[in-house]
Amino acid sequence: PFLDNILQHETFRTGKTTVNFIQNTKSLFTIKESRNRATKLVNFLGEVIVNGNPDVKKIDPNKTFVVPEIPKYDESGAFPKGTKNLLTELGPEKFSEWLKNEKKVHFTDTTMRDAHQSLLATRMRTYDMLKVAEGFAKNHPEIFSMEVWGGATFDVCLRFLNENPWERLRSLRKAMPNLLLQMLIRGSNGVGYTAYPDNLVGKFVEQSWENGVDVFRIFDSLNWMKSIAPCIEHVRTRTQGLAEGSLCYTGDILDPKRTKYTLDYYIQLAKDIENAGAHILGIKDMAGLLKPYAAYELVSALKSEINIPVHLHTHDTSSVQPATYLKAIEAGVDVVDVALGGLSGLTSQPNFNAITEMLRFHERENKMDISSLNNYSNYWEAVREYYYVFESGLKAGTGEVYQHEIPGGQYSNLKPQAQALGLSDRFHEITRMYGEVNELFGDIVKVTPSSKVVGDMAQYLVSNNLTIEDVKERGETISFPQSVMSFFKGELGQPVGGFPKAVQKSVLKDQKPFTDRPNAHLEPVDFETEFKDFVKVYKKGMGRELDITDFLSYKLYPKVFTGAYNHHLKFGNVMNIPTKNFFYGMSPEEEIIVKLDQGKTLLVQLISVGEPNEEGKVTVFFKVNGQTRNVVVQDSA
Ligand code: 3PY
Ligand code: ZN
Repeated sequence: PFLDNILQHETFRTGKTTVNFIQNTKSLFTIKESRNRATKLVNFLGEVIVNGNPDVKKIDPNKTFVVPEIPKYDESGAFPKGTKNLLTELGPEKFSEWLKNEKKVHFTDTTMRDAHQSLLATRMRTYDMLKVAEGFAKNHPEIFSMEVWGGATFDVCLRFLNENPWERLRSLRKAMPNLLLQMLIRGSNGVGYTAYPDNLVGKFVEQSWENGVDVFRIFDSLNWMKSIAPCIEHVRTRTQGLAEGSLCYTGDILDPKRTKYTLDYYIQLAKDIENAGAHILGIKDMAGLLKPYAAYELVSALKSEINIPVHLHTHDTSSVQPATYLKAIEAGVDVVDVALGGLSGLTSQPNFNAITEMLRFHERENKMDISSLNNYSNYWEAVREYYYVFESGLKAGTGEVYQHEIPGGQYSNLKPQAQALGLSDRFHEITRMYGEVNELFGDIVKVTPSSKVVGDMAQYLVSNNLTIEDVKERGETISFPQSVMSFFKGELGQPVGGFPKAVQKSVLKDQKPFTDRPNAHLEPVDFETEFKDFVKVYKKGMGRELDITDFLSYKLYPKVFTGAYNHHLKFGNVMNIPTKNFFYGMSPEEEIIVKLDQGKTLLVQLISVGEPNEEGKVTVFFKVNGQTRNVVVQDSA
């Protein structure tokens, strides 16, 4: 085909070729390139067929799947006007006023971010989202926002799915141009686990907006204003989007014995967030600890003490959180976070379908087409099966959450981590220890990354058969996990009420902690020079020029980015491989369609898988667009 390209080219046919003709005529290479892409793709499939996907630890040989049904929509019709159009029309300040004046309650759909982060260890692939994104945006333009990005999804996209998170964002933006897209950002920690230079977080915010984010839910894992405020400022100065400054809710404001996180504490924090320029106040109840009557008190107080709209987020780990929404709605909350039925409940958000029904005929009802929502719920229910290996295993709501206070997003990760440490049968010991470690650390706010610190410590103690007493009595002799040292050094900022001094001393030994912003100790990124160096190193094989968003991925996660980059060089873009085949390979005779970049599609059929030869090499026979293709894979078993 390459030769054909040359022979048929206008320049060649008319005899005007020069020595540099081939080199200078990019179009000659397109067929070669797409053949190249096809080769990489079948190499990937061959690899998964022979050795499995390295991210999948244990499969059920009897597992079967049903094909998820995509709800119908008007493919050629225009997108109905939604909140994104309104934001463009009004700008962030006026939009915020509009929202505050709305009588009906609004909904953020978290299905494509927090729901799968909290149920399926963040593994949901872009492929499954894009199947329904456009239809959903057309069928449900009344949604306030779609939470689709940030939190742990950025890291997981690159690390485990070998996808480009920015490509996910751009694709979803394109598919849902009428709705607000929302992300979760961890203040000065960006979408990472530690503080980054301010100008790096600023650039990240700017590029997130440029590539599609409208609503920035900003929090700090210790509720530290010095991490929240600069991020609100980035949104205000670098974007036309909405800054949703958020307080993380922990403890129980109704419990008179818990004097650290009181109603007054939250009101003051909310005022600080408003004064820092937030357009919306987020209440981020990451562990689902905000009980119904507490929600009524909190939301009522906030509605009278601050002037910006209030947006409530929770996790239904205990199963009582729909009641919390009911009371919050009675108290005037403006927006609540929900997930479509099939991916809702337990460590995820309350059930969208059920919450809309709960409000039917109520004065604050936001009318939704329930049968359409049910169709989408069914879609996700079927899709969820592809991810069965990532399920956390929690089967029913648990009252234990009020003791351990583990965030929903962490819960689904803690189990596999415990398994990896060989501690599966001691899981409840770990969750109990989690609560005790929290006490030891002074009852801190626990959400990424501070929750990881508590989780690491709990696992460390359990796996080494140590107790809290041991730490208190002979902490100087213990070498603590890295994240614990970093926390006590002040690298995540300052906790409410400061660090417990004795524990800090035994963790840090002779090291001196920071008492100011950790970012103050980080050199700003020199974008101009560093970007040039970056593109020199990572220069080829992507089928496109690397840009500033790749550079940002690299700066946030250098090793993880490099891993994903190398994977891309070897296997091409794997984002469009159907999920079942991505995780579990193909069975003989199975035929799949995979979209390549630039609109080309491949029809791939698995013919057969050979036996390993004496060197352990296996030949896998495919048919690709009708032509036979063999790939040889080293069997690593
Ligand atoms: C995250 O930071 O990823 C969270 O979802 C915290 O709740
Ligand atoms: Zn959450």
